[in-house]
Amino acid sequence: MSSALKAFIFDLDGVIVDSAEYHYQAWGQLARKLGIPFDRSYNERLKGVSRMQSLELILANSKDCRTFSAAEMLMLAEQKNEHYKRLIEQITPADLLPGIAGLLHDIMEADHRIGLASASHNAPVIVQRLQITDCFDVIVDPGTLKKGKPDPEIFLSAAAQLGVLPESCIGIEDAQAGIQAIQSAGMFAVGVGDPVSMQGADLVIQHGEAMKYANIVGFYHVMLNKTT
Ligand code: B16
Ligand code: MG
Repeated sequence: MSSALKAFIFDLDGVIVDSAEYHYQAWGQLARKLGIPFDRSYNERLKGVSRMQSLELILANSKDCRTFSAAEMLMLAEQKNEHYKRLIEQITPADLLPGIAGLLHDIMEADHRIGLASASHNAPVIVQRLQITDCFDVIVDPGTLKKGKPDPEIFLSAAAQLGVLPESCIGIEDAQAGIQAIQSAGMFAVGVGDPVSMQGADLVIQHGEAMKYANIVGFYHVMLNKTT
């Protein structure tokens, strides 16, 4: 890392809003219908992972050897997504996770750019419901990407669209796959949540008091000084 800080790139689910809970509920209903075991611990594996990959992981947990055609898989994913879309209709600005509104405000005050690197095709609707669309200079369209997290493509695409070097970015994630993606992109990786699931993060924080611009940038500069 050798560049001055230029941008923050955020994951959405689990960082900005707890839509991960709605993914869990929607996948849970589908898994119950199919008679497949599914609990919160198994759900951890789906965080940051694309819709179709998530479905594959759920079906892999099935106790019988039933197989599904590509068309059936698409239909199941669609059913889950329709349920998920109904659930996210209840999201309001009050659902911004603690510390996020202040952090976005302070990043804009500091004149840094802001990108969104979410694997979710529903991200634009969610940020609109949260009334924070204007905070983002770039929202990466996951439909344009070849690979999902932990591949760095989504974070590299965000940096390229923002016109900044990866090493001048701070990425914030709540999933192990996302931390790996940020690290592989050569960015400073902030993990939010349980340190056990944040292997390799440069900094692990929780929502609330620690989710402050001065705190995060302070650690970024410590790291910058160590490596220059
Ligand atoms: P969708 P993130 C990810 O969002 C979720 O963590 C993951 O659980 C979900 O499967 C994926 O988006 C795709 O979402 O079905 O809405 O397109 O964490 O990258 O913001
Ligand atoms: Mg996430």
